Amino acid sequence: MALLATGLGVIPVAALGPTMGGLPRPDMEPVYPPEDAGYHSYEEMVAEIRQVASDHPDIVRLSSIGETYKGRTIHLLRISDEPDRDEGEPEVLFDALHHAREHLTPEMALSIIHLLTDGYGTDPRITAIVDSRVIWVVPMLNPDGLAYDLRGDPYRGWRKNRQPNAAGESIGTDLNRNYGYRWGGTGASADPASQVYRGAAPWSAPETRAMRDFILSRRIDGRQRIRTLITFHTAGELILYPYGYTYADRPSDMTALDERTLRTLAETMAASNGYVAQQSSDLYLTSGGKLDWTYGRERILGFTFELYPSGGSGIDRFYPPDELIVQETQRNHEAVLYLLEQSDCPYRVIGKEAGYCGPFFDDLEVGRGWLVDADGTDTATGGTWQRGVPEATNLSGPKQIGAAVSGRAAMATGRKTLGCASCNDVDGGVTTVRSPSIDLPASQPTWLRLRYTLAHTDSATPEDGFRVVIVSEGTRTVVFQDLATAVDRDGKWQRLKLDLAPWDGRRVQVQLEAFDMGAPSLVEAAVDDVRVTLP
Ligand code: 0X9
Ligand code: ZN
Ligand code: CA
Repeated sequence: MALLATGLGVIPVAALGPTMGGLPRPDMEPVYPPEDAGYHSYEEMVAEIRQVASDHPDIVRLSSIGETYKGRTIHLLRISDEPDRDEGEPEVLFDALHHAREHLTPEMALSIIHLLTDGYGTDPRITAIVDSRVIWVVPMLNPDGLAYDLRGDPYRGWRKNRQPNAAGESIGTDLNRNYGYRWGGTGASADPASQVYRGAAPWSAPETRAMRDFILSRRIDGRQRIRTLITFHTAGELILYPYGYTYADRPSDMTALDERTLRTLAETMAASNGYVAQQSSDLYLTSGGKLDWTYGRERILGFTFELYPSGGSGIDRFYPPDELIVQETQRNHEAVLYLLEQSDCPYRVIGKEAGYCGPFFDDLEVGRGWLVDADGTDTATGGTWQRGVPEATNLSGPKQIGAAVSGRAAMATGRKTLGCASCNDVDGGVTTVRSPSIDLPASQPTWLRLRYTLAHTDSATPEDGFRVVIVSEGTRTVVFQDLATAVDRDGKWQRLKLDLAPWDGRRVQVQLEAFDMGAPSLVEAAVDDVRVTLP
């Protein structure tokens, strides 16, 4: 138990009231004033989630993602039918209180926790959701800021965390400008006195580091389990989707498929709660925001909800009377349940379930666990497979194509030019790259679909080319081969559809191989949009 030195001797903190002998007790957790007693202070929130965890041990686990600057625990709830077992289910994250004064947001998180736990076993819709998803809730990311806000009269309008900056400078970092995706761009401030101070460096705040490390811990076998998220803020009655860093609707770091899906999900949710759906930057530009990192790096389809009210100005708009908590949190229940339901296959909402929600889909925009030279037997001396943005080369026509099929990235042999068209092509043997494991259903036939390009100069021979191999239970089967001939062939994206029937019910890996055997020639290959689809 924490001890507090006072003129009266050493007293256990928990034994003290909010004030003692009329003196303010700065080390005490402040509470809301009586007229706002419906809101939860940090300690009241902790007591409440502990109660929920002990009332519902069959579906709730309480843990933490780390500590705040001042050492407060940042709590985490996991809600799922098998609370201690990893079933590989789609995961959804809800978080609240990046900004201290946004008092309605932890109430929203608590409201979701109650909705899902109280409804489990009685409401069939909620039971189905909890049985088939893993739901994570971080109800208060910034309790240090909240405690400071609550020490005002009645509140201080505080937004940032409580981490000191350099001597003589203002305290606090805007946690929603401290994430490490395009940190430091327009839409944040380098001035520690600013309300939107970005911090000294990306991830300089312990709170954003804790959030980052938790989200990264949900990458299992290289693949991010969290599919969707909502980060709750106030105010404006808006549903925002990425990106915040640019006004472009679909910059190259967003695929067309994801843009349509984000917009459709946001519009459908907005239709249920009367909010306005828009791209984050339509509100204003932000850099270092949570949504940009979670989509840009992890490809989580995320939304910022700006809760009640829509209008108003001044700091009062962050402090609605507690009588409105129930109404303004329940207002979002349908949107929350809808997002949870769509999270196994978000592409369903744009009619793309069959093509993109099969056993496997990788647009190759971010690293998802492919392994170069998995067996350690590759012989290529240059131009090995690399995932990323391919650089265009030209030698009597385009050889490595600079444009990916989806987004901006693909898997390419020698992704960089290194100065000339023949400087970084496949040389000296074979280069291989292997996908993570894919479980094929036993009952339905599946197809492997991908886009590829193979380019070479007229010095090529049939000892050069591109192959697709299925690796399963230690055996290698070539399912496609495109061998070179002694002609000049330019790079061009081609479709491939291969029958995986022989592997029904099996666990497989897809291996891409490019090779330049015998006499050296210019050989370039690339692959994008690898999918295993159901009929
Ligand atoms: O500015 C913010 O951080 C959010 N609005 S608030 O009034 N609650 O401060 C909006 C952020 C949305 N943008 C991204 N997360 N990219
Ligand atoms: Zn906010
Ligand atoms: Ca791509």
